[in-house]
Amino acid sequence: MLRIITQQADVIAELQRICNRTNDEQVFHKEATVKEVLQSVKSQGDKALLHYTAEFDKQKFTPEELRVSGSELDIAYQKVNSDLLEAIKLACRRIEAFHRQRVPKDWVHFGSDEIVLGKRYTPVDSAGLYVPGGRAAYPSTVLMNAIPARVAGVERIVMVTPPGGDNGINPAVLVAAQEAGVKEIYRIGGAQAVAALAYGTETIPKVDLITGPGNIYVTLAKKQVYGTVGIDSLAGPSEVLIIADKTANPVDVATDLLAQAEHDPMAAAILLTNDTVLAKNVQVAVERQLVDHPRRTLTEKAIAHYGLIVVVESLQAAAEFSNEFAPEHLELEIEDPWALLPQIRHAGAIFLGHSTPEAVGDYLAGPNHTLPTSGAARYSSALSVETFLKHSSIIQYSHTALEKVAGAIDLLATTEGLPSHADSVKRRIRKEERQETPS
Ligand code: HSO
Ligand code: ZN
Repeated sequence: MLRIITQQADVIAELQRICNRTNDEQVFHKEATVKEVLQSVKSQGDKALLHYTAEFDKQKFTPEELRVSGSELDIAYQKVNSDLLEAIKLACRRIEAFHRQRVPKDWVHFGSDEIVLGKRYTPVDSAGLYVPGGRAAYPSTVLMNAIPARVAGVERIVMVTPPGGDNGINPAVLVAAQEAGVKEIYRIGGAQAVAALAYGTETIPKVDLITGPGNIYVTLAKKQVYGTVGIDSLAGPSEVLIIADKTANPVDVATDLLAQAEHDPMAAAILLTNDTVLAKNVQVAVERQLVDHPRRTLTEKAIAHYGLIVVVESLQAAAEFSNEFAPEHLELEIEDPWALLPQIRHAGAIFLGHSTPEAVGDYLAGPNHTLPTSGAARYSSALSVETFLKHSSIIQYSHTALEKVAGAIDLLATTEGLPSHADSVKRRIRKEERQETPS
């Protein structure tokens, strides 16, 4: 049963408990396992990769079989019906259109002071996209990772995903990859796949950046290879926080809470409302919808442990609690969502009004569905084209411009005890020294 709390004094502690739900001691032991897997793949390449694929995924392959072939892609297209293909294409178009909106542009400023400053954006050469298997093999996640990489101009986009029971990969995932422009796909998963992407093996050349969600082993592996390669973020279980007033439909709100809970037994689904009647009605609607929910067991677990309804004194108070939690997804199911928006400071994605369920954003609104979780919205943002770009600073000084700052640099360099720093400027502005021939 989805709990209702009305005691304001308890709210922060409850929100913190839910926010920190992945910090269990088991992580410590998993970290050690992950370290071992990473080391083995780093030192033994394909041999270790195939060993762990046999051990963890129960699949035996030769190195040549790791890469998904063109004929497998053709078969995947035959398995995906035309309506689903159209839906994937529609999502592709909308996601691409959104991500093309604000691609950062190079800029250079030629100042009247003979100083040129700017920034130049370049994509990473290669990116590896991790796509989970099993329960979480989502074609939408393929699109959300691969399209921004393509828009950024990444030359080599690789996808890895664990093989399923018949050695196969979900056909919709393969079709989504193809539609999004992924040319290189390997049937590997877990920490061993992250290791292969980070260090490279005989069969799989290394990449520069790894993105995409995964289970705890994948997340810990990404954390450990950071530095060897870049990573997007550390994805935790999904979460939604809904702020609703009396104008919200309790059945819709209940469905939206369950839409999050059905992802994962550790997903979080929180409702903050200033209306006691709505709180009760949502609680009842959740129970009813759970009765014949096809994913009842896991969804119920999430609701029981990390589901919560809080009756708040005002929408202002709801916004403050929401900022404390910094949710991945925030729905404003209220009469005037634009009026509350300025109070919202930390949220991965904000869905406004009664006709914008989170699922719209999960699939095809356009903005990315890879969002900061577990409070990370406090300091980070959605996956984007920028994730795949770096920028180089551009700096040019004329001789005159350098002369003007020479004294300041001399002082700073001397203070830092770095004489060659000081000399590198002074030599250039002293004409006579510039004539000197090197001895
Ligand atoms: N809500 C998930 C994304 C997703 N939903 C994929 C359905 N498919 C995390 O943002
Ligand atoms: Zn979702």
